[in-house]
Amino acid sequence: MQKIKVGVIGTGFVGPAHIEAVRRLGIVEVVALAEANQELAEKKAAELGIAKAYGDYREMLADPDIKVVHNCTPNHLHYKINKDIIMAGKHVLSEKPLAMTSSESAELLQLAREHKVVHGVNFNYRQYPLVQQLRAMIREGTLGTVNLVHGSYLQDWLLYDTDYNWRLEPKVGGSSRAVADIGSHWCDTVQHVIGQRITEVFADLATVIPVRKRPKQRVATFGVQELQAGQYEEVPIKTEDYATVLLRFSDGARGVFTVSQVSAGRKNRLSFEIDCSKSSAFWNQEEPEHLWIGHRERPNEILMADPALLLPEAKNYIHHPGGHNEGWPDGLKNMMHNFYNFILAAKDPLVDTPSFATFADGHAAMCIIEAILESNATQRWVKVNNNF
Ligand code: NAI
Ligand code: SOE
Repeated sequence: MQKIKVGVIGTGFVGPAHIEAVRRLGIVEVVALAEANQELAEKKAAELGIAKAYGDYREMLADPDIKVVHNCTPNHLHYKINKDIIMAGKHVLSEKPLAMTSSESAELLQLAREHKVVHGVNFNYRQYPLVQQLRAMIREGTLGTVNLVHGSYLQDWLLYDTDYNWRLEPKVGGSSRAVADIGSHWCDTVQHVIGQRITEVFADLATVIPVRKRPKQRVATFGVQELQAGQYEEVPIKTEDYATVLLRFSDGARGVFTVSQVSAGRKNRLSFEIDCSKSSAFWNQEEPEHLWIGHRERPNEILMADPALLLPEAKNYIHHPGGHNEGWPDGLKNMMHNFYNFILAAKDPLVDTPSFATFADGHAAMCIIEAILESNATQRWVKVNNNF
């Protein structure tokens, strides 16, 4: 069988993770990458073992052999590059957030539908075995009706004023930072698990570190640096380090989440608890192989990820026997598996329901982000305005 030929745009932190994940599928060949300039593209292509290197992604899009393109660039480039990928007639897998505004994301969704390309957004936290297990349990009614959803997404990589990244800058990262960067994952994951949409929000946002030391040299995502005088300039920060958001869901569930990128000791802690009419459940991305299930009249349980213990809907998401732990790269592989098998099966994105997040989900996330920003600015409940 001929492998599907793929190009990847942007190979900083997450681009190489996409490349590794698709290589593990065996049905995909990454034939080209594009970077910000030719020199960097060639360096990255040599490091990653990729044949073709482009300093301008538009040249890569002209290659008729490439059928799928991954967009792993910083946020401000998502809209333009996604649009160009669609217009080139290629299937597109974009990083989140899908665009900078909901009008851009609505246009991308519309265009992807018109051009009948398969469109995915890398909301990868859906793709863990125990997240799928919990979703299946909720669909079966094992836990009862969903009443409450609460949790957080906490990180510490921006804790000090010497920590810096393009995500802090509204022009590159967007008007929202912590909410768009990690809150978008939390919202997507819990909506997927409980099968309800977030319809109204009430938000409180804060910039805990209002001035940061921006290094003169580019600093990598998650990079740590010790700066000497003269190596940085002090810049005011306008994007939020922290947010707490009250939620109302489409079928009546209530909830709340906190996001923070300044919580010492929390590395990538996306966690949520779902309290239902019979039982509760709790999952935490930093310990993804455990699902806590809480009861009132019998002892609580910890379900450990093991193919023999999971419901049929979750079994395809686990690849090793229990105790052979799977984590972030494996969730990403599951994402790629679902995306590429949708393409291989020649499924119709207008008719078939994909088992991965699409541009519709990416657009929904943009609408939630905008409602959260408006709520914080006006200090009132705001309805999520999603017309799609
Ligand atoms: P990064 O800064 O590490 O990498 C971005 C890369 O894009 C850099 O190598 C940069 O040179 C390249 N680039 C910039 N302009 C370009 C252009 N015009 N053409 C081609 N390449 C260009 O950023 P990181 O952390 O990899 O994030 C990229 C995106 O992925 C962000 O939107 C972020 O939100 C998302 N992300 C998602 C993750 C997930 O778990 N779903 C994990 C990490 C990032
Ligand atoms: C940084 O906060 C980051 O890399 C996000 O951009 C990703 O989306 C998240 O999955 C991990 O953290």
